[in-house]
Amino acid sequence: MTHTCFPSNFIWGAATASYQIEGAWNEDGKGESIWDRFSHTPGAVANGDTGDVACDHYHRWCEDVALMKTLGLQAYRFSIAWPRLLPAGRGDVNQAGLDFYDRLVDALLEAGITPFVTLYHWDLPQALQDAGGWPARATAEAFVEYADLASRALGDRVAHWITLNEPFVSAVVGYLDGRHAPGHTNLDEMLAAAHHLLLGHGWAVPVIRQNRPQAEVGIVLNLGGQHPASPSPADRAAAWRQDGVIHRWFLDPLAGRGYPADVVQWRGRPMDFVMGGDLEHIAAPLDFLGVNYYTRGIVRSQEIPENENEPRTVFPNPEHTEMGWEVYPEGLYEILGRLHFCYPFPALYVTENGAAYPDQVGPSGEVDDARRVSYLEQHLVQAGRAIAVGVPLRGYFAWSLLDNFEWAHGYSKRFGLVYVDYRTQQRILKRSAHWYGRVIAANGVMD
Ligand code: GCO
Repeated sequence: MTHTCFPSNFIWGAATASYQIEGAWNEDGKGESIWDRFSHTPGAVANGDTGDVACDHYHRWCEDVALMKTLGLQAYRFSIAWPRLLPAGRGDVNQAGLDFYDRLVDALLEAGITPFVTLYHWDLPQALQDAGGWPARATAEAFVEYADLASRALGDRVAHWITLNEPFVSAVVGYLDGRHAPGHTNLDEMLAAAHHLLLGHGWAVPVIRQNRPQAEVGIVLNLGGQHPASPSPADRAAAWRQDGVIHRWFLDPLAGRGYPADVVQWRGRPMDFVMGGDLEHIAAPLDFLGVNYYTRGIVRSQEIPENENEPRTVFPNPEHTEMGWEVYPEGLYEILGRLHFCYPFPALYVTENGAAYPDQVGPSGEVDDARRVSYLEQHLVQAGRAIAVGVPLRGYFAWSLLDNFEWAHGYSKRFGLVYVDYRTQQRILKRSAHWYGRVIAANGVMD
């Protein structure tokens, strides 16, 4: 057994997102979001689940902060529901919404827990969607107003700000695949949405810094290596394209390199939504990049027939999570190394990492999620390896603090360190929560 130790200032946290936990979807003046609308659309979400109640965190935040304290969390990453602050997306401010986050931040600080605030984790005000959504440039302008409001209200106490969570998913899954709100399937909308998300981000960065000098400002991307299934030129080209679509389309403009020419050419669509100066704004210097890592992709070319391709040499590890995602911990080391050596971001955080398993409450009321413990442990060992080769990894956030609303899967997938009985709203610390508490206390893992 060896001990993977983390730097003494390493930050241990857990993450959630507003729509996934808060509930209270129409209380205290909150406006409708695209996820309210989408989840209320028959057939959109598994079992007809909605976030109407979710973990009822809006009413149980105090208990939830106490849970975090029990775990010894040093930081908590949560998101603000934009339509709670601005019910129509822009204009009139809902003071009750601001008060909720105000109390939450105060309670966290009181408990010695550093808040990491995500401004946008996918719950766009429906009014802005009705006016065109992210494919409309005006939505990026509205985002900056919202970022200004939130950072003015909380900036005296919140020093860590994340503009967007996974703009790839907002754009591609929301506007091209249609599996997420608003459920559209249009390539040109998707491309414009991705650009306006990045633009809103780039415009918001200096505004947040102005409201909170010395703030640490970053963005969170979903990242995970795309490996060719064989060394054939076709598979390598296909994997590089996937990498371009998922990673470089976002990383490159953020790093000041513009959109990747190979993907622009492959898409073959007009990019007339890019205005002069946009790319400079998108490249606003960041204090950190947040990495959400769950798995990798193994890419097989679809462009040549299987029997003309070279035999596969890369096979998935047999272990999968309940999402069907391969457990591939080395991928965390790979992506962190790549980001450090190939991109200029001064610091990195793992802003999400975790796994869904079919947890059950045992006869004596315990939840023995040994597989989640193993998943998390293996990934932490890889995070430790990355630090050992010089990656400036500053912290790690487990996804998620609580079982919650897993988007189109509804409540069928449990990612939490803490089990939630959705009937009674009882919270039960899983074995992984107790284990994580010990990791935090020891500032490392035994492997
Ligand atoms: C994401 C989101 C989270 C998910 C989690 C598990 O990465 O998709 O940030 O909201 O719940 O990743 O899929």
